[in-house]
Amino acid sequence: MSDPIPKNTKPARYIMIGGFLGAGKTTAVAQLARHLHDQGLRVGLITNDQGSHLVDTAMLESRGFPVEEISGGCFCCRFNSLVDAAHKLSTATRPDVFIAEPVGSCTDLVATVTYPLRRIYGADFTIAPLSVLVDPVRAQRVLGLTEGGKFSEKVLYIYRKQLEEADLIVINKTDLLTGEQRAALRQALTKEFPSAGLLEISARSGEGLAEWFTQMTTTQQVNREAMAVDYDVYAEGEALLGWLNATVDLKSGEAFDGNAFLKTIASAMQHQLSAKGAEIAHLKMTLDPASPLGDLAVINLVRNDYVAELSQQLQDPLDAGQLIINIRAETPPETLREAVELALKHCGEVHPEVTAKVEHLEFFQPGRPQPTHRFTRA
Ligand SMILES: Nc1nc2c(ncn2[C@@H]2O[C@H](COP(=O)(O)OP(=O)(O)OP(=O)(O)O)[C@@H](O)[C@H]2O)c(=O)[nH]1
Ligand SMILES: [Mg+2]
Repeated sequence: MSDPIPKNTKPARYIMIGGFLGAGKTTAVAQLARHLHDQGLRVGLITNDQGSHLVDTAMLESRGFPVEEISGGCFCCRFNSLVDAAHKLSTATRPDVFIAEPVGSCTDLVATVTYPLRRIYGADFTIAPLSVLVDPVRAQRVLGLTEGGKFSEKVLYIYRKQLEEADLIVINKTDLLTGEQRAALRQALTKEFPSAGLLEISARSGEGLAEWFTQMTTTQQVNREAMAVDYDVYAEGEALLGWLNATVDLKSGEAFDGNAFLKTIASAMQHQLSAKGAEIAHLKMTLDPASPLGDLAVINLVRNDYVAELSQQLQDPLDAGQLIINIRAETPPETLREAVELALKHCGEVHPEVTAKVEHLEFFQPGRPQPTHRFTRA
C-alpha cells in the first residue's frame, strides 16, 4: 500500500519511543503528547501489542488523546497496519505529530519500521531519532552493576539489541537513583553502546524532559547502517516471554474501593508468579468505572521485588467497572493464567461484595518476528 497519508501542508512528524517492557514508554508518551498539545499541535498516538485489550490504550485515551491500537503483532510485522493507523488518525484529526510506542519485547525497529517509513513514505513524514527508554533498576542488573532478578540470556539478547540500535538512550526514572548510581549507569551504558546519544529524564517528575522534547521535535534520525540481528535468537527470546491479556467485569451490590481492589489483586498475582519463579517484566492493570468524569485507575509492577504502584487513582468508590489485566513475564503463559485465576479467587475472599466475570482472556507466547520490510539503510 503506498497511498500518501492525508496531512497538513508539511510532512507530519513521526516519533517512535522504544525500550524494554516497563521502562516507562507510555508515561513518557503521555508527557510528550501533553507538551505538544500545549504548543498547539495536533497529536495522534499509536499503541501496539502482540494481543488486544491494552492497558496502554485505555490509559492514553483517558488523557484525552486520539489513539489507534495495533494488536496481534509488533510494528515490524504489521507495517501496513501501522500505516493504516496513521491514515485513520489523519482522516479523523490530521495530526502534526504521530507518537508510536512499539511492543517492549521488540527490536530491529530501525531496519523494519523507520527506514521503510523513510523509503516508502518519505514525503509524508519526518522521522525523529529512535529513543530507547531504560528502567535504571533493571538496567543496573542487566549491566552487572547490582544484584537482583534477571531474565535469561536470550531475553537479554533482545534487551541489549534494543540499546544497540538506539539513536538516543534515555535513562528514565532518574528519581529512583542517587547521583553516584546515575554516574555509574551512564558510564556503563556509554561503554557498551558508544554510538548512541544519552539523556537522563524522569517522566514522572519532569526532570530532563525539556531537552528530550527538543531532540524529539527538532532533530532528524541519522541514516546509518542498521545493526545485524540473529532472528533465531530473537525469536527464542520472545518465545520465553509469557503474555496474558484479560478483561474482567466487576459488579458489587455496594460501592467498593477500586484502588484497594487493584492493590489486592496485583499483590496476589505477584505472590503467585514469584512462587513459580516467573520474572515479571510488567504487570499492569486499569480499572474503568465508566464514570462521566473519565476517571481511570492504573496499577503497575515492573519487577518481582517491588510493590505495585497506582500511577493513577480513582477519586470515588464504584459499584461496577471494567478491569483490564496485561501481564508480561518470563514464564509459560499457562502460569500467568493460573496466577490470574488464583488472584481473582483471593479477591473474592478479601472483597466478597464484588463479583468478577472474565469477559476476555488470551495467554500466549509471541511468535517468531517476521518483518514486512527490512532495509539496512533509509
Ligand atoms: N519512579 C518513576 N516511575 C516511573 C517513571 N516513568 C514511568 N514510571 C513507572 O513505571 C511503570 C511502567 O511505566 P509504563 O509507562 O507503563 O512503561 P512501558 O514502558 O510503557 O511498559 P510496557 O508498555 O509494558 O512495555 C509505571 O508504574 C510508571 O508509573 C519515572 O520517571 N519515575
Ligand atoms: Mg506501555
